[in-house]
Amino acid sequence: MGVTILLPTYNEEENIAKMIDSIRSISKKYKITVVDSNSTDNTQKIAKLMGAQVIAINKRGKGLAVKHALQRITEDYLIIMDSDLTYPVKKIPQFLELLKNFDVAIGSRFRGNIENGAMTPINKFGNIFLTMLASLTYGKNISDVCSGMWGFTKKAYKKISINAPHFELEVNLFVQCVKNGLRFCEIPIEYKKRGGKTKLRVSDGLRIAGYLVRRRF
Ligand SMILES: Nc1nc2c(ncn2[C@@H]2O[C@H](COP(=O)(O)OP(=O)(O)O)[C@@H](O)[C@H]2O)c(=O)[nH]1
Ligand SMILES: [Mg+2]
Repeated sequence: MGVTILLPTYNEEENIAKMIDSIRSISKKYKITVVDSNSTDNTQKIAKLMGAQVIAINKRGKGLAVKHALQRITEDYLIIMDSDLTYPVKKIPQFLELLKNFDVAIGSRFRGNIENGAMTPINKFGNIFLTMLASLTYGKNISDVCSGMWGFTKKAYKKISINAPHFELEVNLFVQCVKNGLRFCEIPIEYKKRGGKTKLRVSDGLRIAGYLVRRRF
């Protein structure tokens, strides 16, 4: 049973070493793939030194990066997670357990616990609004559509096509789950304060909403 943990990165030199170490402390069997969009810091260098597979993309965009990485991944299971130490690595085994019965497992911060200060009020509002919009427009209940931790079986990730270049990636994943009739479940997860700086801007929230509505109608 091969497992890849896919970590999208842009300027995460403060976090990437800890991220890789903590994944290895859960299991040495997971393959760790870092997909990096030309970071201007030492992210790629650190990831390579630590023995992770590094896929370098020469254009910005989390969606674009994950799209490219998906074409290279062949393992039976895939976990995509943010590389900024905000998502719980220790939940990976639970994701894999659920993927025996589901096509997709989504980590839900709103069903779990959000550390004080991990989400700004505007960020929280945006997350809740976009989640409601996604549930309403696609008629499928989801509690955290912008989650940065997703698990897929090979059958599922091979069906998913990504066309969102940036932070619309997660709603793109959700829309693809619905359109391909994939069975998904949610796992309550904790969400922690980030090290380093966020790359998300308020304008990204509008872009995400636009994506949801455009793809539906
Ligand atoms: N490959 C790649 N990863 C990115 C890019 N922008 C952000 N990321 C990564 O995507 C994850 C989420 O980004 P983050 O800034 O934490 O957004 P937030 O969690 O929504 O505040 C982090 O692991 C980032 O390093 C990008 O242009 N390319
Ligand atoms: Mg983050």
